[in-house]
Amino acid sequence: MRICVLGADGYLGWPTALHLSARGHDVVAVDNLVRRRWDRQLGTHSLVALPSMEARVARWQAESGRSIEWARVDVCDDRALRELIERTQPEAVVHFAEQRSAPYSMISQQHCVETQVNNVVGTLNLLYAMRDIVPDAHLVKLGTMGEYGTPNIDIEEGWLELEHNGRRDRVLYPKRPGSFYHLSKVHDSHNIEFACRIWGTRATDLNQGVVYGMSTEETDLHPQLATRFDYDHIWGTVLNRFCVQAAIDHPITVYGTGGQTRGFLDVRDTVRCIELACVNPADRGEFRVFNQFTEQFSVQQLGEMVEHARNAHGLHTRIEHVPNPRVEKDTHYYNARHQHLLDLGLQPHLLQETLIDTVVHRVEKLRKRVRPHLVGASSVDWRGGDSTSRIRKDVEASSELRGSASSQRKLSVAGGSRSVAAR
Ligand code: NAD
Ligand code: USQ
Repeated sequence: MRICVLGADGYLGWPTALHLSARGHDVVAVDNLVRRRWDRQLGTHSLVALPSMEARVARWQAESGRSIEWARVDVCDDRALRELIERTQPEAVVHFAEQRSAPYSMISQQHCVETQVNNVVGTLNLLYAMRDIVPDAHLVKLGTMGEYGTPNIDIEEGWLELEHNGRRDRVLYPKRPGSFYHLSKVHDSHNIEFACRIWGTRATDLNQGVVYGMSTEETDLHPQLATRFDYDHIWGTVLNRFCVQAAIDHPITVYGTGGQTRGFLDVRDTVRCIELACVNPADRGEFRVFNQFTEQFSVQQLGEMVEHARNAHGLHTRIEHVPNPRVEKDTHYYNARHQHLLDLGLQPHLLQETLIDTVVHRVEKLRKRVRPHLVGASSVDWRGGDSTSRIRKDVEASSELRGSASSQRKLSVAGGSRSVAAR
C-alpha cells in the first residue's frame, strides 16, 4: 500500500514508518519537526541521540535497500498538506502528528490553546484534504485511551449499546478525559465520526494506551535508526520514566497512592497494530474504534515491577509517593475491552516477560546522557499550571526564545497563537 505517516519524526511515527516499509509498503514520512523545537524551548531532549530525518531515511535505504520519502510538512498548513496528498495519492494516512503531552497542555492557557489548535485544526485539514483528493483512502488516526477517563463501568471499544426509557441505541462511548491534551483527542474523534457520517470517510480511531519500550526489529538494525526516548517530566511516559529514574538511583516518583490504572503496550505492538489497521481498512462511512493496548496496570504495580526487575540483577531501587500534580482518581474501577486488534492477529509482547530486555538494560547503558534535573516529579500542576515557574524560567533562559521575544509578547488565546508559540 502507499501510506503517508504523519508525525514520522516522533517516538512512534518513526518505528512505524520503518515497520511499514519493511513490510513492503510504499511509505512517505511526514513531519514539521515541531517536537524538536519544543524540546529546545523546554530544555528537554531524547535520551537516544536523534539524527536528522535526512540521515535516518538514508540509513534505512543503506540497511534495507528500501526507500522512504521524507517530506517536511505542517499538517496545519492546509495548502502544503493538500499538495502532499495530491502528489503522493495515499491509500492510507496514519496520523500521529499532534502535540501529545498532557503536562505540556496544562502548563498555561497558551499551551492549552496551542495544543488544541495544533491537534484539532491539523485533523480537520486532513479530513478535508482526504475528502477532496483521495476520498477512498483510509484514515488511521491515533487517539488515546485517556479519552474515556476512568468510568465506573466497563470501557467498550468506542461505541456503547444502551437502553434508555425502554428504547435502545448505539452511541459513542461517553468521554471524560483528564487533560486539555486528552480533550483534543475527544474533539478529533467527534470530528472524524462526523466526517464518516456525512462524507463516507473510512476511519479507524486507535485509542492507544501508554506506550513503553525503546526498540523494534527495524530500529535495532543500526544506531542511526533508533527512535526518540523521552524520560523528562513533560514528555516522558510513566514506565519509561521509572526505568530512567531507577537507572540513575533517583526514587521512582509514584504520584499519589499509585492506584491510577491505565492500559499499556510495547512499542513493538504499536507498529504491528498500525499495520493491522492499514491492511484491514474500515468500510466507506465506517468510524471504527480499536482500543490499542495489551495489558492494564496501576502506576504502583509498574513501580514495583521495575523495582523487582532490578532487584533480580542486584540493583537497588526505591519508590517514593509524591503529591499528585494532576487531578485524577487514584482509586477507581478500570476494565477496558481490547479485542478487535487481537481478532485481527495481534500477538502481544507482555511486560513481565520483556521488561528487562526491552527497557531496563538499554536505559542502563545510556545513563550518562540523563539530565538529572529532568527526572523528578512534574512541576506542572493541573490546578495552577507551571506552579513553580520552573518551565517559565527554562523558556526565558532559552536563547532561541529570547530571539523571538517580540513574537512572545504577541501571544494571544486566539487561534493564531499556535504559530508563534510553537514555531
Ligand atoms: P511525539 O511527540 O514523539 O511525535 C509526534 C510527532 O508529530 C513529532 O515528531 C512532531 O514534530 C509531529 N507533529 C506535531 N504536530 C505536527 C504538525 N502540526 N504537523 C506535522 N507534524 C507535527 O509523540 P508520540 O509519542 O510518537 O505520539 C504519536 C501519536 O500517538 C500522538 O498523536 C499521541 O497522541 C499518540 N499516542 C501516544 C502515546 C504514547 O505513549 N507515546 C500513547 C497513546 C497515543
Ligand atoms: N505518573 C506517575 N509518576 C510519574 C509520571 C506519571 O505516577 O512520574 C502517573 C500519572 O499521574 C498518570 C499515569 O502515570 O496517572 C500515566 O501518566 P503518563 O504521563 O505516562 O501518561 P499520560 O499523561 O496519560 O499520556 C501518555 C502519552 C499520551 C497518550 C497517553 C495514553 O503522553 O500521548 O495519549 O499516555 S493514555 O494514558 O492511555 O491516555
